[in-house]
Amino acid sequence: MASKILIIGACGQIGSELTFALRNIYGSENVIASDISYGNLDIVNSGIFEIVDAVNYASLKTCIEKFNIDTVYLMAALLSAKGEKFPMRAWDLNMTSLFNVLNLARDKFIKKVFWPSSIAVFGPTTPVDYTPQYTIMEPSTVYGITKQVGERWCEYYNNKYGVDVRSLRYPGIISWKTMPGGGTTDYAVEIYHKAITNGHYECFLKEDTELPMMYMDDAVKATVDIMQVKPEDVKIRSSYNLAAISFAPKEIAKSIKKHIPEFEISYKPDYRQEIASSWPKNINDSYARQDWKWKHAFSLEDITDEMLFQLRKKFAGVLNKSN
Ligand code: VAH
Repeated sequence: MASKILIIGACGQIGSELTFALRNIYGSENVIASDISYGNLDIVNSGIFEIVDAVNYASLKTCIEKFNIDTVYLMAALLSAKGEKFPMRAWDLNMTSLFNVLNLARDKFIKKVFWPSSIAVFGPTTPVDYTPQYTIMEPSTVYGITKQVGERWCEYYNNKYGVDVRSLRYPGIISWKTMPGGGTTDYAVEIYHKAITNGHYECFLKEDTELPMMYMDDAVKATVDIMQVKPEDVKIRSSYNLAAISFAPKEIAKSIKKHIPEFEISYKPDYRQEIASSWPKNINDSYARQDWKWKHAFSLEDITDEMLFQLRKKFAGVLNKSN
């Protein structure tokens, strides 16, 4: 029987693209998209969509039973920058939603769970170069704390109750379909929008702030891949390090200037610089490559090509009017 999938946070940056990918793989009739509001009309109008409040156990359980869901992708969270502005809201959303889903799995209402962690689990005392899977983790952001604690609970529920929960430590993710939403790595999305619309970008990080990054298509592939792996091959039940590329703002600006020579960047670091400075420069994801053959596809040049091509198409109407 086909899997019945629920995506929580389907209107968000990763959730929206994961929804389209899972519909293509498993059939639209088997993928229920949900969110707290009708935040993305492309998602709401292109398949089954439900309003679900992930911090409300009853709301979640009602949806699970209504559609006979067996697999949940929990993509709702408050990200790093927003989490520093609303710490208790971040703790409540990120943790209560996870406990609700893990308890539904413990109590056999669902069979399989995907939960995203992040390189934000690492902190200022973590080795910054080629950061290993097992190392010092003293996250200095609320978001990072929720991801570190969340990983511990995922592993506990797997060991104690046999819950089949799988997780990836996503790097910064770059995509063109949705606007950035409260992340520190979102400068790497905003810069492409600004390069297209006004030719200049004021970056909120220092020019040499190197961070692990990944194109959305790679992130979606890794998510689909780890959920299709046989349970016995998922050797890490906290969360897998996941890597693709790493770059600093000056490098992405250089990549854009190859296409738009007149593009200019300036730097005005803000509170997000301290967050970024607490994270690794690049990640060792050898366990993911060894356990379930992970391999990324997109280089920085590939990302720049694709982002500029897609955003030029997306903004064509607007750009023609203003030119
Ligand atoms: C953020 N995009 O910036 C997220 C991500 C590694 C960073 O978790 O908060």
